[in-house]
Amino acid sequence: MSQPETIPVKPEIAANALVDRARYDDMARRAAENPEAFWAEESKRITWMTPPTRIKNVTFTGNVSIKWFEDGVLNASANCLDRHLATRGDQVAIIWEGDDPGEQKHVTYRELHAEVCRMANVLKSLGVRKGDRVTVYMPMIVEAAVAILACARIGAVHSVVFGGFSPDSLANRIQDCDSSILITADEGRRGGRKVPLKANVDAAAKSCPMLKKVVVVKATGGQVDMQDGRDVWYHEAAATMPLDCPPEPMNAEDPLFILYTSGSTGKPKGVLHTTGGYMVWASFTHQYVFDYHDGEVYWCTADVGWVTGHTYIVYGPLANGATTLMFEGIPNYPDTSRFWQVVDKHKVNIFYTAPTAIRALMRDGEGPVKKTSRASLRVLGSVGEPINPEAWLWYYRVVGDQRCPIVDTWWQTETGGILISALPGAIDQKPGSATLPLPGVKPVLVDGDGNVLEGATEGNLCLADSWPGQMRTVYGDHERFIQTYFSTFRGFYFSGDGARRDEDGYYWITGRVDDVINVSGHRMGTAEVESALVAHAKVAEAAVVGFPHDIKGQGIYAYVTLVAGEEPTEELRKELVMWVRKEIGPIAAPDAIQWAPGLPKTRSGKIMRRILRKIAANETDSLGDTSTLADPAVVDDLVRNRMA
Ligand code: 6R9
Repeated sequence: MSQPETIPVKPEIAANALVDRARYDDMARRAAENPEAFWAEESKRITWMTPPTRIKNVTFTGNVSIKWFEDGVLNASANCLDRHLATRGDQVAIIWEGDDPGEQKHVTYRELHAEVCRMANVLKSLGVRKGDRVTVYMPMIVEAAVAILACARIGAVHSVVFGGFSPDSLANRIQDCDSSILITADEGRRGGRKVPLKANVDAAAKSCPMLKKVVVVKATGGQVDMQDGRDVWYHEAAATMPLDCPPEPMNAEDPLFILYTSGSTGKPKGVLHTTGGYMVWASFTHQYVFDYHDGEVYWCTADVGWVTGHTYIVYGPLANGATTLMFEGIPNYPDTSRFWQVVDKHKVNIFYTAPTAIRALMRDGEGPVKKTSRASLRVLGSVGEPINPEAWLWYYRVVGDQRCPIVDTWWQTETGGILISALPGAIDQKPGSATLPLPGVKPVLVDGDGNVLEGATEGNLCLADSWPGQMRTVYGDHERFIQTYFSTFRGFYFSGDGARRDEDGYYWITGRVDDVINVSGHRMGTAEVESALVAHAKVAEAAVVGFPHDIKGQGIYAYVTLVAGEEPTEELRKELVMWVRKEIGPIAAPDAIQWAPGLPKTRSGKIMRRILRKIAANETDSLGDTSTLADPAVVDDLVRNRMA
């Protein structure tokens, strides 16, 4: 298949788009010349109780301080709900599509407002106050969005933990932010199976003495144990609650949420976002990147447990008065036509998913796609990992019938929202490239010594200046924030990604340059998997690297050294995979475990991951310099016994 270099914006799309090339150029120029004026103007897309007069106050050096709109006062839930009631109270805010294709719900803005108020009042009645941390461990049901917005309404800081995480991972996150209240459901549903959320909470609670109250939403009606004094059924507590709850006035820099993400060390970081800048960024990017027009149906297939779900299922679309679709299920249940059936059923106009889903569906060929109409689709989006040109073109030709522009959106939990992406009516697309920065975003590529590289080049992807949606700190550990993001390259925010810039200024993200791997669009720290492995009684040492995987993008490859006297059996291999699943969650399960009698180490004892990555990728004829190894013979053994 020959690959077109560039797919130009179609004139009919540019003509109807919110932003065409001339407008993009103008916005980018104004944002660069006078950021204060540009963002003061854009801040008006949000309804403020007190509009901000101080726009930007940022320093990327020293103690690093990031403030936007710092004297403004607002409430995020009021921006997603109350301000729409007069104009679109009866418009559908959330379309919920169940795991079971027979189940769906339509919730209007008025209904969502009432439910959020009820949940907010339940939280208040349980003693939750402004600034308290509330952990949310929910399946993809409407109440997940309600819980998020209810926290925002009363000024509580939500910390959503992905429902696929284990009790241990959940417990670590509850402990880190000292959360005394948690909202969950009896069970979740995914692909016809049940996920025992409440039972996981019970297990996590054993090591969380700070956890005083657990609010349980009845989702499946499955059997759960309720602990007297601690556990509360949501429907019982809500029954007597008023349907009105005034939104708490929040300073722009008051925390809105914490979301834990993997870094290159073992312990996940609590990424902290504040209220004003995040809301402006969520609204701005959702509107322009997806070219969202009033009345359209928009579907982001992420889980609310990830940042994509926060910004592009809940806050962005609801701030913009959109109809947002929430899907409880998975792409291949009941069959691999499901996504497209849902698109037809709810007449979805904008569809946003991850490359891993596209690659998995590609395996089944065009049939399951082509038997659906997809005529409602107008814009397609991609997020989470680099999309390979082959998958891009399949998405474009087969799913979008060469009619729909694709926006490949590069961003991170830390960035709050999209930073680099095409705009449907403005930017010519190149399959596999995230294309150009949004107005106000200043990417730079730097070499290993921090020198800024100009022109067509490749380097470490940094941001030279702040944008309103940027994270403000690591919860409870500002030093770690500075260390992780601002110490590698002075004066810049370092993303941890590498990128290439071509002669047209287009960015091509090449992937992580640190010890973070990207499995099916989910970030996993190799150190986290390693510490889970060594926690097993039979494991002496473990080293984990990523390797190229057809569907997942990257797979997890673990080298394991057993305790002396332990037999490396097939059974033990399976046991270790199950062990990691249980310790962290299914997304962390190794795809391959290789027994390693020894690991390649330098004389100072540092594991040489470069070599382990090469062996895992089966690039054993380019291992590079092994002369600094303490014992070069271990490499020969690892190469000989490489997993097929
Ligand atoms: C939104 C999200 C962030 C990491 C990021 C990068 C990778 C995300 C990408 C992409 C290439 C894209 N990533 N989008 N790489 N092209 N369009 O995924 O947040 O879970 O924090 O992951 O994902 O490596 O650094 P998060």
